[in-house]
Amino acid sequence: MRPHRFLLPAAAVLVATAVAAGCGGTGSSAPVATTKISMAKSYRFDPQTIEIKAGQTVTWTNNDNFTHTVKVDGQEDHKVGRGDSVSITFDKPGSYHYLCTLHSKDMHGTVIVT
Ligand SMILES: [Cu+2]
Repeated sequence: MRPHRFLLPAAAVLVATAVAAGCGGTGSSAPVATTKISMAKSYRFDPQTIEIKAGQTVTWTNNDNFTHTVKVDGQEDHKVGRGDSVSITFDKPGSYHYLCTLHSKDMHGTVIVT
C-alpha cells in the first residue's frame, strides 16, 4: 500500500487553482457584493473582485499614500489622488477588468456586472 499516491493529484489541483486565481495579488478573488472599492495601503484594490447589478455605480476611493488611477479595459484612464474618488456606472452585464496604469504590475481588479 502507498497511501501517498492518492494525495498527489489533489495537491496538484490545489496548486493549479491558486495559480489561476493569483492575478496580481495574494488576496482572495472571491467576488464581494459591493459598489465601494478602496485603494488600500499599499497598492491594492480592496476588494479586488466585486459583483454588482447592471446600472449600478462603482466608487473607488484612494486611501493610499500615493496617486493611483482606475482604467477599465477599453475606457478612459481616471487619475485619483490621495483622498479623492472616482465613480463609474456599468450599464451592461459582463466581466470588466480594470487596473491602475501607474502600478499595472500590482493593481488589478474585476467588476462583475450581472
Ligand atoms: Cu496605483
